[in-house]
Amino acid sequence: MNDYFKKLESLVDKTELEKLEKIKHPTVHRFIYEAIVLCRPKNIFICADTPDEIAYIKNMAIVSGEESAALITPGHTFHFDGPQDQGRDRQTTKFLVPHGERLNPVLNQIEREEGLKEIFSLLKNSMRDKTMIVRFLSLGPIDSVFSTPCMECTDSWYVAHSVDLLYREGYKMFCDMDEVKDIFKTLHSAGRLDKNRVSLDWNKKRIYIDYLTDTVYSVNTQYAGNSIGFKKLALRLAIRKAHREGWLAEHFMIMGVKGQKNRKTYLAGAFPSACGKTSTAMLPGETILADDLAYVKEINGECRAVNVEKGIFGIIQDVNPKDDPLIYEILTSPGEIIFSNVLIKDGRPWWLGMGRELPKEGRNYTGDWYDGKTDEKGERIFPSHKNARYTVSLKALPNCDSALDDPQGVVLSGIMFGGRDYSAYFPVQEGFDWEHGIIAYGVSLETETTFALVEEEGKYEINIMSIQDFVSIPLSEYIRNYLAFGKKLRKVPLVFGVNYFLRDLKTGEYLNARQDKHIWIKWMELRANGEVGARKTPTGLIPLFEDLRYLFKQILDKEYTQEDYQKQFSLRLKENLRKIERIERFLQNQIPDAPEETFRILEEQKKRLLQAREELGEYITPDNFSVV
Ligand code: SPV
Ligand code: MN
Repeated sequence: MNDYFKKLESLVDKTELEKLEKIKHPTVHRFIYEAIVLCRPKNIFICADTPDEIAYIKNMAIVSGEESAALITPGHTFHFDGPQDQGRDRQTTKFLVPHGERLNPVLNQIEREEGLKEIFSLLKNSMRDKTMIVRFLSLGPIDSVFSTPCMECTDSWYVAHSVDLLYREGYKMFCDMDEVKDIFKTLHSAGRLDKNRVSLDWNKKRIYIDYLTDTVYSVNTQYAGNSIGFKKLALRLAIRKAHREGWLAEHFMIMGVKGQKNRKTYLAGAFPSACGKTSTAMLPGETILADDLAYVKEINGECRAVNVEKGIFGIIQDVNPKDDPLIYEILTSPGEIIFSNVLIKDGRPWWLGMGRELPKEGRNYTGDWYDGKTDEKGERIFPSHKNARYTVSLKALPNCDSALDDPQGVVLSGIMFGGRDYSAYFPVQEGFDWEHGIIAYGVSLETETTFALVEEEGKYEINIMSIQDFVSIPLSEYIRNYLAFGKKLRKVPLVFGVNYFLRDLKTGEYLNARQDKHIWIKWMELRANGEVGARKTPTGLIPLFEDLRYLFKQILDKEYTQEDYQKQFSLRLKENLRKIERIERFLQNQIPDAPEETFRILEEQKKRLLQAREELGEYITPDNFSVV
């Protein structure tokens, strides 16, 4: 055995040590040894994924007070994060950058040695009166080219429990692993806790990502997006690995869409938050394979993808029987669910937008809550936080896709990119080819923050592929890798741009109902199988009226009229030209070294738009575009 294992012999109890002995990887022993020496836990618990150990973790989450089972519905527990710890934290999340290197200026970064010194001083002795739990997991299905081993040392039973719902168990994989693979590692401590078992030193919250060693350090925080290393934190590491190895690590949902004769077509989608990602993946009658993160690889010329995770850490606000019947049903039925930062009253969880009147008092993340309670700034505290969440295993959902754990992944036939665009892009359109789609819809993904009839500057946020915050390599390299990936494929997925938020230019009304997204999804399914035609516009291929009329009737039992079609699928020249200008300006400022194709494709689109304006005017109805 290696030197680190020998050093562990004097620090770890025999029963726990035996579990570590089965793992041959010195990196694992070293990581645990260094975590112990730094954090000085009172006890060490190694989870080898036996049912008894998993049950013990769940029980300890309650015994420790981090979760409570005081809810009427069996299997339900709740957890609170502190008032200053209710979401991902851009300010305190930083890359550790070796001396002489620089990442994109938009990314928070700190010189590596300095950062390590700081975070080590915060982690020092942080587990003195606690147990350090060690969990081994797999990102992606087990026994697959996608499997990525990962491990976390944490002093939070809530974290150890949450990962059980969200990631595949990996102890056996670690034992079987002989080759030296990249392992993503997280060391987390919630730090000192107050009487409500909430991190006390939130003002010393730090989340540092060391890409040199594939390690995440997180301290004085409990919010799962900060404390579980495998959401957006490991995504940052995975993006670097994917770039080195020529695949894609993405902020994607994946869904199975039903077609003719029980055919199933898989589509992936990237949307910035609050642009319809989960509600698309959860459309009734279809299946969900992933809701947040995907790894995508070329295998034998096919574009294959897996869910990095196996559960959902989802936003609970506005989940109600009308808009999200499937999730609502799950959240109100017996089964293992962790609610976080909701209101608790009468043994039940309550949240904003649940479709019922909320109690006037109860317990929430601020302690005892009553209607009218304000914070120290005098601002009203809502009964549940807007980022309140539920954690649930995908397998608990009746619409969970059967290929969730398929080691081969699923073949992606289409990828969609969707932002909040009130004025320019069509509700749905298809790129002319991979490059065009990736640049015109993915790189150009914009979200508007307020609706302005008169366009104002500063209301748009560009969020490339909805992943910009996490791109840990130069953005130009990220785009280059995407374009090159398409070239490797024999069967290239279609690329779609969707926009659920198009508004009438005069009245400001939305031109589509929430349910209409189902039609666009079904149209993509038909396109991917070569069953319907399209009209060619300067920005992409759009549906034919007859096909939409048929789909609206068949899927939603709605009469779709020529007038609807004209409103939704007329090309708006001024708005589209402005959009390109904004994107080009952004690229010139932020990514001047973007691949040459990026600028070329946008220039070509601009030329097509200008020519169309010359020939047909400012507002062009769809019948002017030829059928292809
Ligand atoms: C998101 O905010 O995009 C999430 C939740 O999926 S978090 O884990 O916080 O990233
Ligand atoms: Mn997400």
